[in-house]
Amino acid sequence: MTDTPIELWHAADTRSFRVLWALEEIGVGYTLHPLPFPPRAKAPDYLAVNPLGTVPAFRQGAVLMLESVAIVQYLAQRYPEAGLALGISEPEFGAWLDWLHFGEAALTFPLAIVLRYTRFEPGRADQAAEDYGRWFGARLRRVEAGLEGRDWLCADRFTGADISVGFALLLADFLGLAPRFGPNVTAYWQRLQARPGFQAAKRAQGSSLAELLAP
Ligand SMILES: N[C@@H](CCC(=O)N[C@@H](CS)C(=O)NCC(=O)O)C(=O)O
Repeated sequence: MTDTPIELWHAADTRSFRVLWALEEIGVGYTLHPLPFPPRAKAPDYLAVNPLGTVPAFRQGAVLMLESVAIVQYLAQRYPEAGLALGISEPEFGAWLDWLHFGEAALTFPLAIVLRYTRFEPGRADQAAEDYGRWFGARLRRVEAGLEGRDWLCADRFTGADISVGFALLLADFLGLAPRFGPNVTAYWQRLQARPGFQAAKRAQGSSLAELLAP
């Protein structure tokens, strides 16, 4: 394990929450740089760290990473004693990678559109927000089925895949889409929120997306 200091640029309850949650689950130290949202508009100095202006940005020594799920995978594999990664010889290694990326590529994408049209362009495209909310609900069917008879997505233990998908549920709940959760997803969302690592990450960010978006 390396002791090279870790820095995380984070806006409350956005995709950088995945990284904060993983850091808390692992129990490794870090320096948090809290940002307003959206940082591109409200924190122009941040563009020197990430010219795209998106969060997260993560730095450990010479390593700079900008994709939340890639950072979760990096931490999970770099600190294997926390059990957040599956080894390539574990039977569900492929499923673990699939859930990791599904959480962002398939599940969070429609939510970003709902966030845009409900918070940033209200009234302009109510129908788009409604359509993407439904699209998210359809994709959630895979999570509902994947949790049948099990508490966690892979290997009967909490892993980075649960952080990836769990963040999408956090955002969906914020956007009022929890009524679209089936019984398995509803119980799973409760289990995720009960984790000490989740609660520590919530406390560590010291703010919430609702507060950041308040006028
Ligand atoms: N695929 C990237 C997406 C990063 C991203 O778009 N983050 C959002 C926050 S959830 C953001 O910073 N949006 C502000 C903007 O686009 O200016 C990841 O998973 O980290």
